[in-house]
Amino acid sequence: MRTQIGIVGAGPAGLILSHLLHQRGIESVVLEHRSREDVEATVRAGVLEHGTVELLQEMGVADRLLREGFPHHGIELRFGGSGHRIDLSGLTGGRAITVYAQHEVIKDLIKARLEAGGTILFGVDDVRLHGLDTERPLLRFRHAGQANELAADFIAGCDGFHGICRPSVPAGAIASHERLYPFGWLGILVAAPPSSPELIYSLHDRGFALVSTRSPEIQRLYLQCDPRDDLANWPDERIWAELRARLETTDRWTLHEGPIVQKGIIAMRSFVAEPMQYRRLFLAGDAAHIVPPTGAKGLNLAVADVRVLARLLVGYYASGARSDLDRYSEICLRRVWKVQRFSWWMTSMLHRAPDGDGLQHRMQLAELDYLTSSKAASTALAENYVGLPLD
Ligand code: FAS
Ligand code: PHB
Repeated sequence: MRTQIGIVGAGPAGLILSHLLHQRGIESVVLEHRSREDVEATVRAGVLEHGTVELLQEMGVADRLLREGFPHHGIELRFGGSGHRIDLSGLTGGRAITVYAQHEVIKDLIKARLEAGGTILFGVDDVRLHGLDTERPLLRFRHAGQANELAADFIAGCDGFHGICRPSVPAGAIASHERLYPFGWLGILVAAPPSSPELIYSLHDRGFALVSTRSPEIQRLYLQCDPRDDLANWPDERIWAELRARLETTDRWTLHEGPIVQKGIIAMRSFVAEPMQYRRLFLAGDAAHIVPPTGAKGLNLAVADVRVLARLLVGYYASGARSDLDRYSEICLRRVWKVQRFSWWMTSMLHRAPDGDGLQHRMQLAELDYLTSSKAASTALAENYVGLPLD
């Protein structure tokens, strides 16, 4: 086979890139090793930045998001037994976040790609990259029991943190920076009504807790735990006891409980690969960087990357000049590091470090007190949380 852009991975990065390119007359083929059902059922992100929603609207794939998603104009920071609202929209000239599950975005994108005649090969195996430093890089893979070869002008590595593209770059050509956090998140999906109109981020003696949502019937909650812990140690009643304790307020706020329909533990890391390109390979999204989910940035950063990549590829095919395309990594990394800093800051401020002492905890409480009593400080949080303006 032959195409202009060979894309590995049908996550938000790969699918948005493929559709953006299509809308600008550039061909692409997406290779995905999981099945369509699997990809459309993966429970992950839930918060879309203002700019992400605007881009999905521009692409014409936001009808269901606008109908079924929930715009939130504020968040609550909870500590010392009381909640403090951060007025996101008031502090950012009306910008907001939208709560709409990542796998719903994926469903909308796959539907749009296929309706537009796009090619997404699900269930591919053994993807291998060849000739990255030639004019015609190749993707070799197995599909439907057959060996296949896809020739392309460029390859987009949108295959996530554990993908094949980043490791395909010769050793030494990419440097990586990593921090693994000594805590993780236990995430649950619950069949219950919402406990609050907006997200609640809580720092408690016993650790972090987060109240989020998916719909009027399904809620998403997280609590800080040991990332190596076994789910068997977390029977439902223990989860509810911890959430009740960590979210308790002096004004007797009520947590709505219900059957837990899904639970999982995720580790937390900060990771950046530099540069995000090698010859004719461009890395985007989790293939190039991972942020701890406290800032709700992972999905949104993947979108920001491919928005830049699509623009530069359009420029290349229009002019034939590579100069701008060679600045892809430099342009993206400016945003990546700002978002890394914000996600690390939110994570450090809102989690109890296992070896943390009393001084550290009181400093965290003082930071939250300053944040919720200073317009300047809460504006800085708000503008990062709704999403820094896209390049
Ligand atoms: P993805 O990982 O989404 O997609 C990569 C795709 O490539 C996958 O479909 C994979 O199957 C495929 N692939 C991998 N290797 C391949 C190979 N060799 N051949 C072919 N295909 C291959 N972010 C937030 O903003 N908010 C959150 O609440 C949040 N929660 C998260 C919870 C979890 C459990 C995880 C893991 C992440 C979470 N994130 C969250 C971050 C998440 O949203 C990612 O940032 C986002 O999925 C990144 O999108 P992609 O870069 O497209 O990578
Ligand atoms: C989620 O809804 O899954 C979510 C919300 C906010 C975060 C992380 C995850 O910071």
